[in-house]
Amino acid sequence: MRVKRIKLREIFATNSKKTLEIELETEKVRVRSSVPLGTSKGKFEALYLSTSEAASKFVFIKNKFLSQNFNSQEEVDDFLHSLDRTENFSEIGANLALAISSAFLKAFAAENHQEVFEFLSKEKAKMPRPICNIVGFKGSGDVEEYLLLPVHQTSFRENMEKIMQAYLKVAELLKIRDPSFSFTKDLESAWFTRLSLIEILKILTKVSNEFLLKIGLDFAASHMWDGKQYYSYSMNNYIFSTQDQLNFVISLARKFPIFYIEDPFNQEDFVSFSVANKQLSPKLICGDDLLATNVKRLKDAIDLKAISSAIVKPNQIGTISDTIKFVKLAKENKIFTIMSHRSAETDDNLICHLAVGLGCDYIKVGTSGERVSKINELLRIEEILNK
Ligand code: 2PG
Ligand code: MG
Repeated sequence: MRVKRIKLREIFATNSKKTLEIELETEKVRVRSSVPLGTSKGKFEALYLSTSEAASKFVFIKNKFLSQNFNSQEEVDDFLHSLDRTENFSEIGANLALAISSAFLKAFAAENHQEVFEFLSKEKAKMPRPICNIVGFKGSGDVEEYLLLPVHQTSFRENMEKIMQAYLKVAELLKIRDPSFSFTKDLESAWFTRLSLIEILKILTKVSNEFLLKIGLDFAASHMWDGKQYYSYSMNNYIFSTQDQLNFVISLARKFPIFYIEDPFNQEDFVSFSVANKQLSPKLICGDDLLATNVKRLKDAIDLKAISSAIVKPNQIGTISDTIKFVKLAKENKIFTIMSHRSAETDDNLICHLAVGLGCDYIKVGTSGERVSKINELLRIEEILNK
């Protein structure tokens, strides 16, 4: 494939901050690809540059893409690594790397007259189950996400219909129990409330029973960890040692219909992950900041039996090929894979195609506002798969 034109532009993400979009034109097609932004980023994620820094790097590398023939995604991504030559894309920026890498993926698919998910794999393609953020406190220093998910596989559409109704039902109950509730949402369009963690879990228990769903929690615990000894919950006023945190996570998971627990410990504490994983099996203990979509960290987690599921965020690692390797390793080791949005997204729906094309078990998305863009794309993909 020969690139005729490659252009970088700044666009806005859903948190009103600037992000990058690449427009790529080959002899046959023109595609665009943009990258999301995280708020509670992990320490082990590949490095993002500011959009202006990325733009100045782009000036230097732009022409290198015009003078070459690229035959595969691996070639493109190897080339990006060779331009960068660091472990974490600190030279050209993981945001620039992923914008280019994913634009190439779209161009390969389009030149083949295929949807991206079909291009990735027609055989492995399957609809993921949704995990949706319902009540949320992004960036608060407390449990960040209260999620709902189905555990039985019906169609994506049926699952989403249940979750959407549950999301609205949760708002009704919050309105009754929290006098200050005014339908405010966080960055991912999850409801914001002043109720306590336990009160929220009671509401979600009622709603999850009614709609045959289970509860998920993203503790994002690295952001509660003081770096030495304690986890402090900014809104619930708990201060926990590692042992307290472990006991708390286990007791919550046994008391409430919780099936999914993401980042319950800080991103370096593989040991506590392992204890929780053993004691709470078959519930899903999931690594996000712990793994940072990094194959080396996933290998360690597998060796230590620290997790039973893994968040997949392409922008944590910087290329499509690295993302594919991560999903492959997880699957080979029977680790459930959860493709995930970031707290600030764009109108780019590529993660939906990656989730389906790579055969991920779940996809983590939001349920209202601009977040429905991903859900609607998945409904369209399901229609194609059902043909
Ligand atoms: C997470 C994500 C998405 P962020 O913690 O799982 O929900 O948030 O993009 O801020 O890391
Ligand atoms: Mg997370």
